[in-house]
Amino acid sequence: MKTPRYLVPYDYMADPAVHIFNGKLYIYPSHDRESGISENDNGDHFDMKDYHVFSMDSIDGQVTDHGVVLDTKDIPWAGRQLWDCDVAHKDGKYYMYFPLKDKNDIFRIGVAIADKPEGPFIPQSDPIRGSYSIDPAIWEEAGEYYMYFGGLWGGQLQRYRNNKALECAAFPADHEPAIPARVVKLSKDMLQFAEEPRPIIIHDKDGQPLTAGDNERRFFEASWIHKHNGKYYFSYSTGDTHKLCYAVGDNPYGPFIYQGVILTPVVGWTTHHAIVEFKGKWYLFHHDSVPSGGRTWLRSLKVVELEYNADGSIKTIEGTENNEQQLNS
Ligand code: FUB
Repeated sequence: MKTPRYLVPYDYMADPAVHIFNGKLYIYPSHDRESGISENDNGDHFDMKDYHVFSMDSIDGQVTDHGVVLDTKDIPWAGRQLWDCDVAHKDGKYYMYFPLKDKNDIFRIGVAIADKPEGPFIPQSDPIRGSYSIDPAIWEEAGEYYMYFGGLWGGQLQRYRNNKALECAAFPADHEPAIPARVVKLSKDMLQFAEEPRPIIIHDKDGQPLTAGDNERRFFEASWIHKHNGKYYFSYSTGDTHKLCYAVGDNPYGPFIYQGVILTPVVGWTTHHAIVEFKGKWYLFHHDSVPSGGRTWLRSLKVVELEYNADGSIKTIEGTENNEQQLNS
């Protein structure tokens, strides 16, 4: 599949997390909607209220919509804004991790549990203790589960240092190390953190940490992790420069060394993704705002094949930004 395919043409879905469960692809996206809230840097216009789950037997085949599997009205601690989620499987149960603002408008990460990958997911009564910010992505290895998370600006990561809330949000100076994503091992029952979250440090090829002013390369949001030929690929969005980039390391905690761009900017402010291998090929699930005519808060889910070069680097994929033909099609 060399041409990107829109997966859910009848609705707006974004921020895909994708896993293979029982031989099928399961997609866990955010469900965008028109709430009428004006666009701002705080992301208030991303006012999502529920999640659907989708599954596919083959990459070119039918996309099954399993309907609403979790709704904010059923989450006891809910304030607003159900953003990007992910799901992990352990011992016959499926655990959904979701960011949501609590009643004080602070993003926390919650857990909801299902017996099947397609849900429905039943939420816990409280968010994970000590959780903050957005965009959880789960990696499982040798029976241990790791959560990657964090996002700047509306994702509130600038309000924390060393896992403690600051009096006020604080951004480093341009020459200082960038605010890092976080990684944390989950408890055996999958419901809490088993340790203090740790920073994901991304170095350049000279061993220098990427700086806060390096907007073209530094982490902003949308963590994902996958493994290829024994190496860990940590990938993320650069936010205000709208790229998906990646860095490679030797273990789930890093450090990671910056490698390059996976996807150039798409139509729409945000960019977000999942990378999975399915039936011998690699795929990039992502979103853009082409079908909504460029409305950044109404995004559409896509998939395209992802390829590696012989040295393990990822071949850059062209996004849809400024592609008039796609916008008008
Ligand atoms: O969907 C809301 C936010 O937009 C996500 O959490 C970010 O990753 C960005 O895609």
